[in-house]
Amino acid sequence: QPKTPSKEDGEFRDYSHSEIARDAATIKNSVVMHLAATFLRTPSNIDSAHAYLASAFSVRDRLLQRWNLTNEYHDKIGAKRVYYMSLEFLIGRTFDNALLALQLRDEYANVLGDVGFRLEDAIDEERDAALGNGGLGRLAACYVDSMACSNYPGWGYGLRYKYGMFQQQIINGYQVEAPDCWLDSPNPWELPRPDIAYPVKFYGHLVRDPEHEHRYKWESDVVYDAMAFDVPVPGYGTNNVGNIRLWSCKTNTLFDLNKFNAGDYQGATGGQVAAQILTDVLYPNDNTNEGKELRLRQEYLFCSATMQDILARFKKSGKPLSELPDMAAIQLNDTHPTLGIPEMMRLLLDEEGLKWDEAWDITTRTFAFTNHTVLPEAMEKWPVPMLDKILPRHMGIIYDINLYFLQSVEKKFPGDRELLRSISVIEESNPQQVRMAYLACVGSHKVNGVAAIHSDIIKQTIFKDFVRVQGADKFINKTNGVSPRRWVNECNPDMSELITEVVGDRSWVNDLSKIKVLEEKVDDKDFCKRWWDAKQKNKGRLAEYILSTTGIKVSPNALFDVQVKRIHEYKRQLMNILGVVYRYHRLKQMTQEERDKELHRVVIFAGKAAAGYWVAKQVIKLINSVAEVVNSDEEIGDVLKVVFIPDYSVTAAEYIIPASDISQHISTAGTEASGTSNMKFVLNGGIILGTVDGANIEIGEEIGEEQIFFFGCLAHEVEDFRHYLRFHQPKPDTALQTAFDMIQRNTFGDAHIFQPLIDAVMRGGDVYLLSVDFPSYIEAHKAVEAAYRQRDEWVTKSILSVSRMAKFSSDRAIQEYAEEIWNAEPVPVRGSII
Ligand code: GP0
Repeated sequence: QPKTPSKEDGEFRDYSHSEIARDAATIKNSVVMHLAATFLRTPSNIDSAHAYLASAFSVRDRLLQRWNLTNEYHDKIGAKRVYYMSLEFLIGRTFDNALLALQLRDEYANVLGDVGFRLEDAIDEERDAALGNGGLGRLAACYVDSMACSNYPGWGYGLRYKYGMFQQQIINGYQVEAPDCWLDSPNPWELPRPDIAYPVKFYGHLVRDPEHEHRYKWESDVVYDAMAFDVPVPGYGTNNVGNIRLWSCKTNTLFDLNKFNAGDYQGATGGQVAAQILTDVLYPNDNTNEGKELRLRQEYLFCSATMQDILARFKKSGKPLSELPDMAAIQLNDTHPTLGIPEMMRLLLDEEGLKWDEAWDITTRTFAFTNHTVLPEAMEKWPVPMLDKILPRHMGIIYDINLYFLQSVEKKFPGDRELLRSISVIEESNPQQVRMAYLACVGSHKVNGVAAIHSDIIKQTIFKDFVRVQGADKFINKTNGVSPRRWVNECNPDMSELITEVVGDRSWVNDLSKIKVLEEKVDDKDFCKRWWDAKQKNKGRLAEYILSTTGIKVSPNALFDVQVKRIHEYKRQLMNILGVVYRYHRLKQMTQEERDKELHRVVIFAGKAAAGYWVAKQVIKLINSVAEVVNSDEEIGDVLKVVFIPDYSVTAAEYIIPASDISQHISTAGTEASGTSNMKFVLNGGIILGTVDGANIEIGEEIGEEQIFFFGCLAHEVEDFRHYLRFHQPKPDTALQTAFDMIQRNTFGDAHIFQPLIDAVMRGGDVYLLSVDFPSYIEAHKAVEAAYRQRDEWVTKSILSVSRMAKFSSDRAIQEYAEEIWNAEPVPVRGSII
C-alpha cells in the first residue's frame, strides 16, 4: 500500500529544483525567444507593444510553471480547496503586479533597457482585464490575490467575457458607451484549456425515474460547451500561484455544415451566435438587477460548468461524496452564482444517485454566501415561469428545497402563516418569483455581510426571519479588505519606499500589521516633509494624467478633493456637485482680494453609470456642465477647478487614489454596504470626508475620529426622515437653495436638462436625504479646509491614519473567512525559490 503523502512529506515539499533560473542572461534569452517565436520579431524591429508582450509572455512562463507545481502539490497532499464564485473579477493590469510578486522588476527593467525600452512604457501597453463593475468585482480580485499570497489553496471561478466593462467616452458632457474589446490584442495572462470543457443544458423536459423519488432525467437538445481559461494569480513573496478559472462558450461543434453546404450561411452559424452571446458581455449593472433572461442563462452556464469541474476534481481523490465538504468550500459572491446550489443538488441526485437528505447535507455544508447590498433594486428575483422554461429541473429542485425548508419552519413555529409567507423562497406575486437571496441563505451554512454596520442591518431587515428560524450564529460579519500589494506597494512607490525604510524591509506588504511603527515618525520633521513630498509627487503625476485625458490644467498645489466610484443616486455625487455649485457661487460673490485668500481646490470626479440608468447619466452631464463653466471662468482661475476623468478603471484608480488629499464617501447612512476605495484612500495617506456608513465607521474606529471628517444623519434616523419627506416638501437650507437657483438660472446651460435632478429632491421625496445632510456636508468641508491649512497637523493625521490601517488588508479578511467559514489552511509550496 503506497502511503498517502502528507504535508510533512519532504518528497513533495521542495520544488526549487524546477525553477527557471533568475539571472539576467536567462531572462533576456527568454524575452528574445518570445519576440522571435511568439511574435515573429527581432530586438531591432519592435515597438513598446511588443516589448511589453514578449516580456509578459516570458513572465507568464514562470507563473504557469509555479501554477502547475502549486496545484500538483495541493492535489498530492489532498489540501482542502476554496472556490470563490463570482460573476465579476475586476483584475486590471497584471504585468507590474507579477514582476513585483516574483521580485524580478529590476531585472526586467534592465533587459528592456538593453533593447531600448523603458519598463514604465511597456507596463502602459497593457489593457485592463475589466471583468467587473465596481466594488464587488474588485473585491473578488483582491481576495484571490490574498489567497495566493497567504498560500491558501483558493481558486476564483468566473466568466471570460469577450467584452468587459464598457469604455466610457464623454461627448458634449454626456456619457457614451463603447465596447471594451480587450481581447483584440494577445492576452498573456490566460491559458486556454480546450481539454477542460463541460456540456451545459438548457430548456428541454424531464423524465422521472420510477424507482427513485428525487431522481430525474433531463432531456434537452440545447447543449452548450463551456471551456476553461486559466488566469494565474501571482503570489507575492511565495512560490504559490493562485488561479482564476474563467468559462467561455465553445461553439465550434455548433457550426451547421449541412446548412452551409445548402448555401444557408446565416443558418449555418446561427447556433454558434446563440451560444457565444452567453459569454460575450459583462452586464454593466452595479447595485441594480435588470432581470434579463440572457443574464439568467449566463449565470447558469457559469454555475453548471463550475459545479461539474469542482465535482470532477473531487472525484479524482477517490473519496466518497460525503467528504466533499471536507475537501471543498464554495463561497458565493452575492446571489449571482446562487444557481450553484440547485445545480450541485441536481448533480448529486440525478447524476450521482444520492438520496435527497444526503445531497442536501453535503450541499449546505459546502456553500456559504456573502451579501453585498441592502438596496431593494439590487435584489435578484427570477420569475418562476422563466426559470421553469429555461431550467425545468432546477425549478423543481428549488420547489423541493423550499418545501422541506418551510416544513421545518412550520415545525418550529406551528401555525404562523405570516412567517411562512415572508420567509418563503418563492414570493407569491403574480407571476411568482424566486428570491435568490433567500435561496442562497437556505442553501448555505454561513451568511455574511461586508462591514459591521451592514452585517447588523441585514440581520434586522432582509434576513430578520431567518435569524429567528435558523439562529443568529449563522449570520456573521466579514469586513472587506484590500490588497496592500496593488493598492500601496504597486500604485504608490514613493510612499512604499518610506514605509519600507521605517519597517526595515518590505515584509509589511504581506503583513500589514507591521506598518504600526510608522506612528513613531509623526514627530520626525524630515520624515514628515518626505511624506508630504511623496503625496505632492503623486499629485503631479495625476495632474499630468488629467491633462492628457481631459485637457484641463490643474495645479498640484491645490487641495485634491476626490470622489471616484460608480455613479449611483445613493452614493450622492449629486450632493457633491451641488456643493461645488454653492462654492462657486460664494467665490463669485467675493472680491478678488478675498478670493486670493481662499484655499485652492481641484474637485475630481470619475465613474461609470450603468448604460440604462438615466438619472445617473444626467448627473455626469451636470458635473461636466459645471466643470466647463467654472474652469473657463477667468475670475476663478486656480481657486476652483472641476474635473471629470473619463473611463474610470482599476488602472485610473492606481493614478488617482495615491494623489488624493481628501476623498468623499458620502452615501446616505445605511446604504453603502462597505465601500472599499475608502480603505485604499486612507492607506495612501488621504483623509476621508464621509458619512457614518459602511466601513467608514470601522476606519474611524481604527485610526481615531480626529483623523476622519464625519457628517450627516445616522442610519437609524434615515427611516424617520424618509417617512417625513414622503408627506412633506423638503426645506432646503440657503446653501442648497442657492445651488438650485444657480442651476435654474441657466448658469450651466439649459436648466431643463437638470430639472429632473432637482425634482428628485424637491418632489420625489428626497429618498437619499440630500436636503437633510447638505448643511452638515458644507460644514464638514469647512472643517477640512481649516485642517488642510495646518500642514504639520495634516501630515500627522495622514501618517497616523496609515499606521493604523492594518485591519483593512484583504489578508486579514481572507484569514477570517478561512478560519470561520471555510475551515481551510494555508498550504505553502516549499522551496528556496525566493
Ligand atoms: C454591491 F450589490 N456592490 C452590490 C453590487 O451589485 N455591486 C457592488 O459593487 C459593492 C457595494 O456597493 C460596496 O459597498 C461593497 O463594499 C462592495 O460591493 C464589496 O463588498 C461598494 O464598495
